[in-house]
Amino acid sequence: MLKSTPADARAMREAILHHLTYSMGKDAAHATRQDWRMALSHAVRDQITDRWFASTRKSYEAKAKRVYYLSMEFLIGRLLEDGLVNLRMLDAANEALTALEQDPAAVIADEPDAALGNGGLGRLAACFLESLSTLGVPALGYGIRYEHGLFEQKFEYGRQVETPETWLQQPHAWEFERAEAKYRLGFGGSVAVRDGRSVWTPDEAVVAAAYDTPVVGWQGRWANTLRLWSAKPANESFDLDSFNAGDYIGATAPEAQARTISRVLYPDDTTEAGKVLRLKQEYFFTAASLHDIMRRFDSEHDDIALLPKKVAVQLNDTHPAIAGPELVRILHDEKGLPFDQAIDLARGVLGYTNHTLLPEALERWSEDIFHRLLPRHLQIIDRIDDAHAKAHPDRKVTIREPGTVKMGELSFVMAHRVNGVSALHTGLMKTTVFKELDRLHPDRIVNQTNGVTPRRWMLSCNPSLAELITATIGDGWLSDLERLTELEPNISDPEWLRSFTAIKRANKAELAAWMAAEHGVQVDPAAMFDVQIKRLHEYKRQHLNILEAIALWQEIRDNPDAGWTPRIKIFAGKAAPGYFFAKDIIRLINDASRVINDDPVTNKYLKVIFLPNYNVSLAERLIPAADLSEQISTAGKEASGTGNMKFALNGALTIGTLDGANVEIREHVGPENFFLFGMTAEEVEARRRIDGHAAQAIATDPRLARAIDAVRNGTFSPTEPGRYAHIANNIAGADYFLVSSDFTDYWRAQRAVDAAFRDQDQWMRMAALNTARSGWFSSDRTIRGYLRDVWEAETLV
Ligand code: C3B
Repeated sequence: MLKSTPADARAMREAILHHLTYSMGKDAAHATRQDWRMALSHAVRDQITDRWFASTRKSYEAKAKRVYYLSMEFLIGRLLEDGLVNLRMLDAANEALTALEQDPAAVIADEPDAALGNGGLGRLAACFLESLSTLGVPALGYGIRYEHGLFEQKFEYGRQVETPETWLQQPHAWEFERAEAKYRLGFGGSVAVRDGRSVWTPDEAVVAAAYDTPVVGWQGRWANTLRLWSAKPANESFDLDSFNAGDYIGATAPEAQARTISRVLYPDDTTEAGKVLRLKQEYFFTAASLHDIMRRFDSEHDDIALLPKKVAVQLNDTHPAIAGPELVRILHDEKGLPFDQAIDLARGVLGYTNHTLLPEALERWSEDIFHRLLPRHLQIIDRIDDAHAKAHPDRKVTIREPGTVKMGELSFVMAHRVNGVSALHTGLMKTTVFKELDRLHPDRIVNQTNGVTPRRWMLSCNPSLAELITATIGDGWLSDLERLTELEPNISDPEWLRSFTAIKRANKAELAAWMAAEHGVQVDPAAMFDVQIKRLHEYKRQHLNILEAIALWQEIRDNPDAGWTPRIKIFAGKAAPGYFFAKDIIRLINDASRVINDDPVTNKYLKVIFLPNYNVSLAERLIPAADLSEQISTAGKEASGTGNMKFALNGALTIGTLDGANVEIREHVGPENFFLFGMTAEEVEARRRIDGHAAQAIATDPRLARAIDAVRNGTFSPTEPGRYAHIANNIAGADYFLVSSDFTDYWRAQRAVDAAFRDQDQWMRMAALNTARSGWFSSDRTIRGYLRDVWEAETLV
């Protein structure tokens, strides 16, 4: 067992060999890469486990307030490298594996990404868990142990094809099954009143079984738990009679039925069955988590009034919004507290984070489905609504509307704090979707601008830059990221800037070599790497980006010798399987890339590449190699963005709109180090009211008109000329996301980017200033904000 100092490669080697033998049952001569990866993971896990126990003991001894982060999604990515980096054992592991004749990078890359999330919201939850551990906050993350995480994406003739993700089918070293932590949960049935109390008798039951993964913070000073729930059948559900009668498949049906709840992340919710399943998932993990939280509270305290002093539950978006009525149900129906007191206690415990103002993402449930699955909760929601109405007779807002339950309003009413995720977004919450509720509860809405963990998003993914920073200012920046400002005086030192430049260049060369080997595309690392990586969505405007690329291609063809700045446009991102317009944008980018990259006149200056299967690991590869970060959403639509922070931190310059956290990034790095374009959120609203806004924009910009024509006339789909006519018509017609109206200014800003990139010294100074001034965007700072303004909890290290 590894008990020596972390830096000790020999001890590491012994620990790996120990686990290879006793955990994997293999000798070195017959071990596969996967065996080596598992042996190393077990060796690291041993180290984490000791620290995990110590943290848990300390939390119990201190009877400290715990923070519970409830999230449908945790996009954690690979855990082995994270553990090695945070325990500062990466060098020892590299040395040990090399001595054992293994390729360390390949062993680490053997781990599948845990993709239990869709995008920003899930990745934020993962960064928060790491920061909670780094800061030593007693905390647990609660979510669902999906058997299948986010689908894998392939391209067939440029089209997105989805295949199931299977992370759990490969050995996984990080989780511990907790046979003792199981809760029986009900759905459906009826409610009766007995002795003045409502009693809910569900007619369907399922068991939630806990699986724990330790999350270790920086330098291993603290470790918290991510507890994920897996659905199991409530009864011994193997039907022996059916089996004996020869119905082997029917015999396992009850078990399969129960397990469906935790089978897959975000089932298709375009069908009725999908909707029922989604609400079941939400109640399943929320109720299991609350039972677990109450069990822990009851084991430590006997005064229920202490609940808000000892328990903080954060709702990551409305997905766990049922926590409000469920906690009221536990306190009122089960524990017998008066209804009003139950509401007050629940509200004291709950906080709600809103992550989007897009109407289609603000959950509303049909009363019918709700009534069928959670009849008692519907009654409780009505009482909460009535109580709110009584307290605010002049109110104009309700949780219930005929036929629907509004989860945003429910979360707002049941939380003592409601937060947005950037200054702009929080401001818009107050003037749009929650305007009326903000008037009634003026102190409830607070802002907590998102952040990212510098351990994963710098130290681990960009080790050379991390090393230069540490060599320059010491390693204090890793736990106090704002100390990056101490780099600033060095930026004027030509030698230091040369080192910074060489690192960016080496990261780009590494990415270029990988793209050549894995995807057969050749790119020159001296060209500008212009990167847009995020989910596909019309509001994120990947179509604005490709339209600009098409216009640029046309212009270079007209005038090839005009001294163009060579550029590689890199895209990556997945579209929801049922979001056909977004899938067509992917296909357009792929089709356009084929034509543009094959053009011998222009391909010295412009290439377009769409990398398949975007995930956390691909982000870790791309971000350190980026020169330009595309953050071009329609203003008012991107709540915050977090990729934008990772790019700035790693020395990419942003081209962006005044949207989400872009606004604060620009303030921090300085407007002269940021390429701003486009309308503000207010101008967007005004522009939409102008009839024919797109046609007007097109009439005044021949470049835009020509690029749209190329999309419309089949330039990129000669075998099917009409393939993209609907995209062209959308951009030239209703254009809700104002692609046409922002195009001219986007083009202008892109040409300013070209000019700036030609002066490499000046560009690199701007890039280094982005790194030096991005320290505020650490998730450690964000978590401190929640501790102060929302959770009122303390740190124990
Ligand atoms: C996202 C938002 O779209 C991003 O702007 C934001 O940075 C992150 O959340 C984190 O706050 N988001 C998401 O990924 N999924 C949702 N359902 C709603 C918002």
